[in-house]
Amino acid sequence: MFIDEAEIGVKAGDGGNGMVAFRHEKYVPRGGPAGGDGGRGGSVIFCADGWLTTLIDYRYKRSCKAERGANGGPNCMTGADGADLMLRAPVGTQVYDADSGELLVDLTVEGGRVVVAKGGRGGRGNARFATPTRRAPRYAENGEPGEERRLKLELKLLADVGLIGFPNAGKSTLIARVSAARPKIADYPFTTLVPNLGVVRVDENRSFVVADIPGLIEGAHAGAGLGDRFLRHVERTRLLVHMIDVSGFTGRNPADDFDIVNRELRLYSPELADLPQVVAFNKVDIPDARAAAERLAPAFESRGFKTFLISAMTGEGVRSLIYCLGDELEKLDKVVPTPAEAHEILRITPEKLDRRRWEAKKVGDHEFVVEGKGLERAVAMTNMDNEEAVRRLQRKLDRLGVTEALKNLGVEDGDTIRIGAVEFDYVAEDALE
Ligand SMILES: Nc1nc2c(ncn2[C@@H]2O[C@H](COP(=O)(O)OP(=O)(O)OP(=O)(O)O)[C@@H](O)[C@H]2O)c(=O)[nH]1
Ligand SMILES: [Mg+2]
Repeated sequence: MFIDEAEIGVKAGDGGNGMVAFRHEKYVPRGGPAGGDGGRGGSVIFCADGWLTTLIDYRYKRSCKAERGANGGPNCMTGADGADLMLRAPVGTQVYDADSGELLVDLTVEGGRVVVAKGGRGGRGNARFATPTRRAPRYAENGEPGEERRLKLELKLLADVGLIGFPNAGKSTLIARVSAARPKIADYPFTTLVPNLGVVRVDENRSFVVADIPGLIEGAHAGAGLGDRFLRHVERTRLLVHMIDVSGFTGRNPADDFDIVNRELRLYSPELADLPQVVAFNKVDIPDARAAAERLAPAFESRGFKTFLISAMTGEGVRSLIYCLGDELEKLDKVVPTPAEAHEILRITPEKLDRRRWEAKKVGDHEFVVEGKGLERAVAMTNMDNEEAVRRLQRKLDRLGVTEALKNLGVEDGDTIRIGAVEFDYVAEDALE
């Protein structure tokens, strides 16, 4: 099955928690703090794999999680890092943020890798919080939560040349003749249901990739036939071969076929319609077809199109078409980045985290929410079972002015305050006395 769209959730591993521990050694009366740090959580990484041709794996695997980091141990032992999760996708896969619609990365080169969700860092153990004045801290940090996001994957095959034309024009017959691709060929429209790629050898030093896609008919942009949804697979080609069936068996005027397909192309994408086209009149092994092609060619030539009379079936004229394509491609710029650019691991930050920004809101009777990435992270990294850690968070909230802001909003003793996933009861200062 050919799948070229998928939506998945990815979650990087949380960092491991830091530990609270003290040294127990013979002859050392009161050991110092020795709780180790948590390990780093694993990241979720996408890798472009040339062996894959579809996104089918992601039809069934909807949620992908990397491993969390291990907790810190005694004797300042750092927890093990969580393993990264490497996800493979076909070359040509574009990864979008499903929520914002932003294109995150285009996996155009085999082996290209990108981190789409970064693992959280490990929480610091209590050994890290020791200072000359605070020799025995009894708190440690929890691990940082791993990044989490929804992704939309879209495969757009990468080829140099796209084959377009009406169903039954002979596109699959041509790709089968010039490459090792073996698509289904049959005497009825819409034989090809999914795109095929083939590598064409021009000569010893030159080769290019051709994409054969399902045929287009009038109204394809509105969903007629197989619609225009496969056109995305020729969007990134540099050159189109427009195949026209001149056998006369179609009952249509070949020149009209050409215009109809071009109209559909333009309705789908003006950029695609503006790609250079080479015209191939196919099936000239049929005598009437050859005559028709010879009649039509001058008009096309005078509109600036290079034309070829070919028989994809017998191979006549195919060589010169291939040479022409090789030459034309040499004149056109390569749009795909070089492997060197694509191989370094790219790191994508979900959003520019402005960690300092926060906002306190009253959301109901006796209910308040404080929002802000940095604060939410600080709360997630606080071990709520540890009194000292909670006191430390409290001081942080005071220092940042959160407490003050809540008071201004009219917070009262016993009210509920939510920060990220955690709920607190507000305790008024006078209630403490
Ligand atoms: N006589 C003759 N028949 C051909 C030639 N090329 C293709 N055909 C026949 O035309 C029919 C359609 O060929 P395909 O290659 O399947 O056409 P297609 O453009 O891929 O069609 P779709 O996949 O349906 O869009 C088949 O029966 C082929 O054998 C040719 O050069 N000469
Ligand atoms: Mg076909």
